[in-house]
Amino acid sequence: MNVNVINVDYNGLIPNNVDLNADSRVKAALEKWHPGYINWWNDMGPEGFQQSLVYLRTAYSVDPRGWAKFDYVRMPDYRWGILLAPAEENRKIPFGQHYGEKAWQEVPGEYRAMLRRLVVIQGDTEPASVEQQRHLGKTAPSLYDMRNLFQVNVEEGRHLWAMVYILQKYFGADGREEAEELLRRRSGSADAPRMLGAFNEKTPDWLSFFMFTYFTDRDGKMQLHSLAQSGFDPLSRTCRFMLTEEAHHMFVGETGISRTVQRTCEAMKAAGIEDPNDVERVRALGVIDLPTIQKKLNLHYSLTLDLFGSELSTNAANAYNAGLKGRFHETQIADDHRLNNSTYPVLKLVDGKIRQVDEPALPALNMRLRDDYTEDCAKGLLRWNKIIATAGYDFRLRLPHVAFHRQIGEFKDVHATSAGELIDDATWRKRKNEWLPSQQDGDFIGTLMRTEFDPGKFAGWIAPPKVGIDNKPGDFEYVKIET
Ligand code: BYC
Ligand code: FE
Ligand code: FE
Repeated sequence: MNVNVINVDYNGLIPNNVDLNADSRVKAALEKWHPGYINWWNDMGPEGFQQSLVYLRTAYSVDPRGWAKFDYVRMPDYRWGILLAPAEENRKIPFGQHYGEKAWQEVPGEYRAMLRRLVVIQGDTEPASVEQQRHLGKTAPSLYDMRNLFQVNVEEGRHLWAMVYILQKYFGADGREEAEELLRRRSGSADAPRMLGAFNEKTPDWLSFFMFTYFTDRDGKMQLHSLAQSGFDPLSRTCRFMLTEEAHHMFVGETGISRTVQRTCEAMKAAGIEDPNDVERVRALGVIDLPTIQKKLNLHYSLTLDLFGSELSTNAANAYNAGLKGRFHETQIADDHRLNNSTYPVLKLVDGKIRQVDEPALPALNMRLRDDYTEDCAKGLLRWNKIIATAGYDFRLRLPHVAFHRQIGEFKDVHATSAGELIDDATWRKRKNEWLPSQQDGDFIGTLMRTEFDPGKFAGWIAPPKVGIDNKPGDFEYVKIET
């Protein structure tokens, strides 16, 4: 009988619902890894606010109906733990050549290397994002936003723990080595960079942070959904719980962009500006003009598309066949869940033109997940555009074409406009600042990035949120600053 462990044991050094006390080898390995993690957090975690009391949520249970409690915590004292969603009894492998067989509780020997790679890549992104965001506390537009940043950061730290647990428990000596490497690589480092492109980019300002949490954390959502389908049950369970936390990260992004757009529209209206493309006049109001918001969106969306890998990928086909990584909502799809005889339409570059071509479905799985991702992105755009339309402006934010500004896959060797028209190198160099943030755009946003430490006050470029975190009132002191 499987015991569904719902509540988390907070008595030991490492909170968990995996009965770590009964597993002295893994417990010892994690306790040995712990000081290195704390050192990493102190070196690479949020800069300057480690002694402040932050109103954070901590998981006390894995029951989706109520799992978090809120309290003031100093970040280094946050209880990073190992939390697996409850086991599903008699779970079967939902796809691939082992479709319908009993889900694995141990690593299948033949797939060990492939599985380890997936877990390591997933694990690598989590601390990377913390590193990318570490300087942002200093320019937080409010204590509310600062708290949200730190909440995201501590949870990405926990996601690293989630993957390190899998490595330490199931991958022996190699797992321990990988766990050390995860603390050694650094975002943007020349000799030990993080593994995936977007995680070595900068997050220079708060608009980038909101774009990152909207677009890049959403890649996290898609990938975690795919891994939550895994035939390797411990990975499935850990990803399922990570997804509960992930929702807040994307909420931070979506509402952050909404509030930025709203403030810009309000300021334009108050000043009687009719043309949102009148960048100079809008910027003089101390708000971020809509065309610059579009450019930031173009940048973060295109960087994130690269995280899906190539449109056609044998890695993706192999991982699916093996039963390790499934599709978004795999169990809700009505087909054979093996895909040996089906096709999927893939956008490709054929004779210098962008064409849709039917390809075998298995190697096209990255493309499919990327399409699901694009569809998932659209919701935010509807909301943001509604704010603009309600304010009476004739301006629409759009997702750029998938051929725009790519470093991975079919379109990596060509240049395209944000509308997907192919252009030559010279045209790209001349026009790219129409679609991507320029140095000046960045500098301008930089001038707005000033901290607002008074409870209930907000920097001038962003509107206050509609509701507080944990239903707190508008002037709630989300962070008690202590530097
Ligand atoms: N940058 O067959 P290919 C998150 C490499 S985000 C650098 O085209 P594949 C989070 C690839 O590794 C979710 N290299 O692609 C968000 C391979 O190299 P090797 C993270 C790249 O393997 C915000 C070669 O190119 N989780 O959680 O099918 C905050 C050919 O690869 C890139 C995962 O990604 C790139 N962008 O797909 C915090 C899930 N793309 O092995 C957290 C696990 C490809 O030949 N990862 N390459 O040397 C995967 O499922 C797959 O590895 C990928 C790539 C989807 C990433
Ligand atoms: Fe994460
Ligand atoms: Fe996240």
